[in-house]
Formats: sequence, structure tokens, C-alpha cells
Amino acid sequence: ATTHTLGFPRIGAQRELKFALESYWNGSSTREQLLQVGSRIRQQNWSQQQQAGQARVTVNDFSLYDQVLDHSCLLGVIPARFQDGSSDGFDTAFRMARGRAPSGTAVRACEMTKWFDTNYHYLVPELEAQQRFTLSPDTLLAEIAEARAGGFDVKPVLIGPVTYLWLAKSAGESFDRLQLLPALLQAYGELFTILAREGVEWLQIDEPILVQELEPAWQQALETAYQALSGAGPKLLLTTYFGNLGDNLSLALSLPVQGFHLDAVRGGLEYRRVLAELGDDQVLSLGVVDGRNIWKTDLSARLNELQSVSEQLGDRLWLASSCSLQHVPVDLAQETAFDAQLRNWMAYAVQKLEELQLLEASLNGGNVAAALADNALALAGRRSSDRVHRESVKQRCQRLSLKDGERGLAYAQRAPRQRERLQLPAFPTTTIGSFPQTPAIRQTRAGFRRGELSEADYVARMQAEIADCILRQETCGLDMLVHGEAERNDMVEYFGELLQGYAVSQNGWVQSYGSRCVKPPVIYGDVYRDAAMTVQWSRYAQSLTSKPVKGMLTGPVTMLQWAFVRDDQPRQQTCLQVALALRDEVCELESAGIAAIQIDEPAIREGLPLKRSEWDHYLDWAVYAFRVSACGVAPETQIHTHMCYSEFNGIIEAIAAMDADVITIETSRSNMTLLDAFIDFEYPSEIGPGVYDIHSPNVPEVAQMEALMKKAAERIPAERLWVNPDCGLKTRGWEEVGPSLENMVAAAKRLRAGL
Ligand code: THG
Ligand code: ZN
Repeated sequence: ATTHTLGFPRIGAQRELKFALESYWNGSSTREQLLQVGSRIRQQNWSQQQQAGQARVTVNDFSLYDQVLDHSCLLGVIPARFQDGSSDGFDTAFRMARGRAPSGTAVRACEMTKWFDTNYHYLVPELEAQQRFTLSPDTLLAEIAEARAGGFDVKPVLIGPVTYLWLAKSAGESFDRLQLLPALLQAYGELFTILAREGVEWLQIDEPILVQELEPAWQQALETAYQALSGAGPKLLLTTYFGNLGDNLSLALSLPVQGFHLDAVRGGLEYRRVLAELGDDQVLSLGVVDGRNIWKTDLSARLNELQSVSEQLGDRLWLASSCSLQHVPVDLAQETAFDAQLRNWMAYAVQKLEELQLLEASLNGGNVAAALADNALALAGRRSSDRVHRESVKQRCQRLSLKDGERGLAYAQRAPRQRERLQLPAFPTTTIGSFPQTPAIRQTRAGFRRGELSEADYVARMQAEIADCILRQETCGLDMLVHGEAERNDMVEYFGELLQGYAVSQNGWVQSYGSRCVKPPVIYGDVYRDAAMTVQWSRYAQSLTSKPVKGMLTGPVTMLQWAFVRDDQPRQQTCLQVALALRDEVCELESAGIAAIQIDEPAIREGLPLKRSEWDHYLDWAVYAFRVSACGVAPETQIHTHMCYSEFNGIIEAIAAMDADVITIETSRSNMTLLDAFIDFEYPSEIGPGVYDIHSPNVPEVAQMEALMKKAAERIPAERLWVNPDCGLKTRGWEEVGPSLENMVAAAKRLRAGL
């Protein structure tokens, strides 16, 4: 067996790329300096792969912003609005991503969306019906040359043509993107010829759509594509990940390629079926090390399973991570937050390379007994640790019944009671929860974290921030207030710090998009809440005002989705534990006199399984988990939820089944057309369609918001409408937020007058 990697994180072990990008964008460093940082990260990544014994290093997994954007540039898919001559190719890519560049005028950026079921966002290619593809392979060729100059043998990676088309959208009028396949294949063919001329032996060609349930036209496209491309260039390693091939297995095997990569973590033992049908000259690459999580691999179990495969295939067995390692942090050696025991259960990207090396060595007859024994000891420790297992939590989960997910009264009966209690006007105004995170707030949090600020001082300062935030909201005339979330950094990280069974890393950064990173917390054990998390802040905020203050929590599905989760029990089990912990908090907020509680679920849609046939099962447990978190309260207590950038078609029934009293959603950019999903379905409860886009620094005008709400009122009965921005305000400044909210309140008043 030999080993390789499907892709390595590119942000750098210390997020060097993030800082280099941001400093280039704000003009404090030069293009050369940025390129140098990129080059250093690539050299570092390649050295690490080489040191781990990998014969070929992966090239073209690096990107200054996004690999899909890079493919669009490679193929000449540059929307016309960026071709105004105000930037060169290098800055044009950044303009496509960000709408602006160091030089050049602002334009509408390309849309971003999630890469399959990960938390990584890619830039959606925009294709014209008459799209032409013109190759610009210079960057790719330069990286190949750069690797070779550094003494590395290369295996470039490309997104396959069919997956690329599938990820794209029609720019103007909708048309069948598959029409463009012949032209696209022409470009890929040319590129393959160039790569062959460059002496590239193996090409990793990613077609992850093969793990989805595809319509016949897309299956046919895969067949057409690989028939057309076969023999055109290097040997092809057809790469799939994030699941098994399922119904596409025979199709995949029929494609004329020289090797297959399968995800042997999420795809289970399906590779055995592939093994049985593998051609004598074909390679099988098995993703045996989890590229989506941070746990150590059970090496002995993997070796048991791989021994016979290795004997059968010899060097035609390649071992790899299940998918690109860009979804895990770089190096556990940089991690200082975890205690020795926890740390000993984990592997980041660099450690995953070492695991592959160990597997390879063992299969090839090397003596790695000591390392394997260490691995076995760590895993045994984790399996039996009392930090992982807490009987009372397991039992509480087991005792859950359907009743625990029910409010007792239906929305129609709850609504009048809530109206009676809350005494809100028509078109009540509110916000999504967070307010500007000023430098002073960040400093206070950092000072407390470093121990420079006593607990009492910290609380006093946070209370002062809350008081300021309440006063500003009252001044704007908002009806339902929030405490402002000054105490929170990232919401998932914040609750991860407070819940038992969670650990928060110091340096476990993963790229979210461009220069933006997140630090997903780690759920390592049974989750529970041993003390109130938000109650003191909400109670204090409520003590300052006669207006209702909304409690603010992150929902169980989002807490699961944006974390590294346990791999020793089903996700839904972990989700229910989180739901129960949140339920305790919800009930305690209610006892503290909080009349409305928002439980955000922005990630519920992106948790949908890649295979459509698995949607119903997921939605069942996800909705139930939300309801468990919410349903401990009396009918008089109003439950809100919030979702951003959700596309609701296909899941609207599940959203309604969550049985929240109020949902706030993003709609401003869709001009309220998003609401159509809610009307067709006759969504039963209250809706706050976002009336302004918080991502824009512009102060929205009264008339504009009033018009949007009138549109909404044509679709949803006025008594069930709320007025709010489309998301939290933490990334904005007060100088925009104050005037914007004043205008929003003015719009609501005009709407009331018009009733
Ligand atoms: N929290 C978590 N995951 C998420 C989001 C989140 N995934 C999806 C979406 N939101 C991603 N969006 C962002 C938006 C901003 C940033 C990261 C992801 C961001 N990050 C800071 C940075 O890179 O500088 C670092 C974080 C910080 O300083 O607090 O700005 O909201 N878990
Ligand atoms: Zn939002």
C-alpha cells in the first residue's frame, strides 16, 4: 500500500493566510508578500506530506480564497460584470468573491453556498446559456513547477467537470446547464493534454456528486464526460467522498478511469463491492482516516479490515483521508487548550498524515507495534472514560417521549395568551439578538480570558454594555428587546464553553470562506448543563426595562452541526442530549420571568443528508430535538426561532412542525418572494421576514422597508407579521445600526397607521 492526501488545509497552522489576505486587501501589504505567504504554506504542506512518506504531494488544493472560484478562473467563467478592466486577473478573483478589490469599483459579489454538507462555503459559478470556456492554466502549471522545483512529485487535483456544472447556477434566465457539457469537456480535454505534456502521471479528479442520488441526465453526463476524457491525458483517480456510491456504484465502476477513491468512513464497507469488480490495472484509494472529524483513527480495526485488501492489491491500494483535510484544523501541536487525556484522543491534519503512514508501514510489514499500542491505549481510554459517559444523561434521553416534544396547546390557543401577556402593537419590531461588537467589548472579553480582569469587574462591564444596549433599543422605539450578546464570541463556541461534554480548542481553526475561519467546539462526551448559561444576563436586561426582553439561545441542531461531534454514537443521540441541556436553560429563563425565548437554528437546512431519501428521517429527529429544547415552557411563553439564508422549499413542512410561535428569516434580498413557500403551505404561526440586509453598510430607507412589509402583508395576515432585520447586527457599527433601526421602527409605525 501507499498513501496520499486528497487535500490539505491552506489557512496555515497559525492562520497565516487569513492575516496575509486581510492585510493585502486593506492595502498594508503587497501582492508579492501575499504570494510569498501562499508559497510558504504550500511548501510546508508538501513537506509534511513528503515527511509522512507520501510519494506524491497534492497540488492545486491550495487556494487564496476558494477552490471552486479558482476553477471558474481556470475555465474562464468570469461573469461580465467583473470584466470592466478595473482589475487584473488576480484581483478579479477577489472582486468575484468580495465585490470589491484594492483597486477597482464595487460590484455585486458572486453568491456563496455550502460545499455539500460541510460548513465550508464556495463561490457559486455563474454560467451563461452561451457560456464559453477558455483555459487559463498558468497558476496551476506554476504550482506544479513550484512543487517540482522543491523536489516533490506531484498529483494535481481538479474538480471534475460534472460536479463543477452541478455546483454552478444559471446566470440569467434558467437553462439546462448540461447543455454546456460538450464545451466544458473540450476545455477539460485541452487541460488534460497540457498536463500530460507536463509529464503529470496521476490526476485526482473529484466527482463528489456521485454520492448523491442523481437524476438520469446527470448520471448520463458522468458517462459522457469520462468517455470523452479517457485517454486524453494523465491517469485519472476518480474521487468521491462524503458518503457511499449507493445507486451510482455500477455507473462509477463503468467509467474508464485508472482508479477510484472511496470514502471508507461515511461509505462504510461498500468498497468491498468495488474491490470485487476492480480491473487488474486499476487502483483503489480508500479514505480510511476521517477527514471530517478530529478523532484518532482506530488503527488496529482498520488494519484488520485492510490486511486482505492489501494482500490482494499490493501497491494498487492507496490509503488516504476520507476527503480533503481542509475540513479539520492543521496541527494538534499548535493546540494548547486541551488537557493531556482529551488531546490524546485527537488527530488534526498533520496527525492524520502520521496515521496513514503508520497504516502503510504496518501493511508493508514494518514494525510499528509500539505506535499501534499507543493508539489502542488512547482509544480504549476514550471508550471507557467517565468523562465520556454519564449514566444520568443517557437515562434522561432514554426516558424521552413524544410528549416531551409537545407544547400542550396548539399555536392558535397559545397566541391569544401570549398577546395578553406581551401587550405588543401590531407589526411588533424586534432584532435577531446580537448588537455591534465594539472594540471595547472585545477587549473586555479578552482581558477577562487572560485573567487581567476579575469576575466582578467583568460582570460589571458586561452589565454596563447591556444597559447601554437596552437604552439604545428603547431610544429607537423597538418593541421586543434583546440583551445584545456582548458576552459571546461565536455563539456555538460560547455555548460549547458552558456545556459539559464539550471542549473548546485554542487553535482549531477551520476555513469557513475566504479569510474567515471558525473554531468548531468538540463534543466528546454526554452533554448536559450543570449551571445556568444565559439567565443572569437576560434577567439583568429585563430588570432595566418594561418592554419584554427576548432570551437568546442556539438550537440543538446548530450546536451539533457546527461542532466536531462524537463518532461513537449516532448524531441524533448527541443532538437530543444538547436539546435536553437547552431545555433546562429555556425553563430557567422562563422561571426568571423571560416571556419570549429565541432558539436559533440557522444550520437546520444544511444538515440535510446528501441523499434525498434520507431527508425525512433527518428532519424527523432534527425537528423533534428542537421541540424537546423548546417545549418545557407554558403556553404563555413565546418561542422564537431564527434561520438565515435558508431556502425553505422542500422543508417548509418540517419548519412548521418545529412549532415555534415566531420565526425570523432572511427575505430582504429576495424581495419577499421567499415567503411564497410559506403561503403555499399556509404556514400557521408568526413570521418576521427580514426587512433589511445586515451585510450591507447602507442605512435602509423607511419607504423601502414599508413597501417590503406591504408585500409580505399581501401574503401573510398582518396580525402574524413581525418587523426585524434579516440577521444579527454584531458585525455592524452603531453609527449604522441606530439610524437603521429608527427607520425600521418608523416603517412599522406607518404600517400600523395603515391598518
Ligand atoms: N458560527 C459557527 N459556524 C458558522 C457560523 C457561525 N458556520 C456558518 C456561518 N456562520 C459562517 N460564517 C462566518 C462568519 C464570520 C466568521 C466566520 C464564519 C468570522 N470568523 C472570525 C475570523 O475568521 O476572523 C473568527 C471568529 C471570531 O473572531 O470570533 O468572522 O456563526 N460556529
Ligand atoms: Zn441569521
